[in-house]
Amino acid sequence: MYLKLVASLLLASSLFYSTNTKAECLSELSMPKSNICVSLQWNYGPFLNQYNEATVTLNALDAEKEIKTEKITIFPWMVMPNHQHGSRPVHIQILREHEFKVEKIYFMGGMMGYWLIKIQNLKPDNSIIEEVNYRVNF
Ligand SMILES: [Cu+2]
Repeated sequence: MYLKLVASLLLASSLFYSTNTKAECLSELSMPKSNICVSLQWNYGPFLNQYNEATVTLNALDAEKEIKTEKITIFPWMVMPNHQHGSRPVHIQILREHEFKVEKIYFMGGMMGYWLIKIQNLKPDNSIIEEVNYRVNF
């Protein structure tokens, strides 16, 4: 049981690191204009009808170039058949450059739709330079 857990943790961490290299960044989590590959790790959750917590890290798609960020915003977003909507406000703490702890991520349950975490790189006037949609699987 213990060994099995260790093995799966090792596998999970090697998968996590493999997303940091240019060739292996998932296309849905990459922002090519900004040279960003997004990694999201759940610290708690994801669960419906509860507050969840994640750490979001921005890595360089091309390690030889700088990440180009203006303003980063991260929030839950639900896509339903006829409309889309957000949730309660999250709390974002900057852990270090390009690393964010996102607390109070709330996913309302019982709706016909799916939840995303949107990570956006914004201009100072809040227009979107690029965004990625992380699909939440419960
Ligand atoms: Cu909904």
